[in-house]
Amino acid sequence: AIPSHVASVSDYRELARERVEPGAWAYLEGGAADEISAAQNLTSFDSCRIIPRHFRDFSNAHTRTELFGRRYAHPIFVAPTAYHRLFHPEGELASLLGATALEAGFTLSTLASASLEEIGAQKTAGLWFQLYIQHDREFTLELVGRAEKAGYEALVLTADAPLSGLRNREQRAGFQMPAHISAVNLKGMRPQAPAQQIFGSELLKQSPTWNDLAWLAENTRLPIILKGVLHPDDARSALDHGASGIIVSNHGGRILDTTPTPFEVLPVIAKAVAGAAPVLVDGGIRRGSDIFKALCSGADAVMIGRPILHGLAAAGAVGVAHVIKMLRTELEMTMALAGCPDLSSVNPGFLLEKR
Ligand code: FMN
Repeated sequence: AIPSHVASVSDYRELARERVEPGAWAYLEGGAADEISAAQNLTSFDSCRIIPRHFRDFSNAHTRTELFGRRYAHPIFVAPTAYHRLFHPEGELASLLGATALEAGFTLSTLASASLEEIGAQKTAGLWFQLYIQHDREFTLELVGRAEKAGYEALVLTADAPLSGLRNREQRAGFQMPAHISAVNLKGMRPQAPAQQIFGSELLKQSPTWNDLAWLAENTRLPIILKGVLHPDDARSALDHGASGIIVSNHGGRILDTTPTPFEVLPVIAKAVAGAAPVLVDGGIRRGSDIFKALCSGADAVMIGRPILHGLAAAGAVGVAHVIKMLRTELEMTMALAGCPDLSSVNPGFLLEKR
């Protein structure tokens, strides 16, 4: 049962902390290096003010939106995060169940601890697959083929993590992946030579380039959404090389520390994309008002990372559903109080910019 004092997404963080073993908690919560970006993601919405407008007509108010030809009841999506079984024995199946109950789009990570077929069998609408292009390109195409066959509707291609970040917090906590949890979808891949020094390593020699995006676009019928964009020129380049959408993200501050926050660069990226493709954003979204500010700044939808895992760790599928429910209710309340009856009426005019 969910304790009655749980009133907001941040309350779930505390519940989760009590239930997750310290090493796994370091993995869940941590950012790269000094965790400056991870921390700034959380505060970057606070200095932006909402200017409410009054006496508007709410008789047909809704949060519906359409992305890649699919209708969604609201613009809140579950971000791809790895290894859900670290946080709950039912892992990704429980998260998916919670997301589906709240009509939220769901992205399964390449590093999921559940098979993409098993997850695909549970959901037919709004299911995306996050892809890390593997050093073994043939295996990468097999993954893509499996995702297509299992009914995934888009590929979220993550661009910002050719290496994993400096995870000092995990190192200090002595975190090691438990033996019974693994990236099951990568089983059978040709092994990679262990990396010594970074420059000159096989890892970097085989890391993806823009040509790989074009190659991928030629080899799949699914729309590709490029995740990890922080520069407007990369957004343009993504569209030029075959992407159909952009996710403005710094990977929750887990890869390169001291990047801008996604919310800071969102307006300039939305301007560069200029409506040519959907723009999503993630990082530090913990309130419906954060979502509203992102939408006003040019995002078509948002993704939620850690809070989903907090809900999962605290209460399984019910916890995930409750987290999404709270965000959805808060978004509606913010829109109602700001004077914004639907997503087509959000615009920068609701914001006093103080970034
Ligand atoms: N992003 C990916 O593209 N692929 C992953 O496998 C992945 N694993 C993650 C694992 C954890 C534990 C966390 C917290 C994030 C992960 N991310 C991954 C990044 C998320 O997709 C998302 O960008 C980030 O969590 C958003 O920030 P938030 O946690 O503040 O909401």
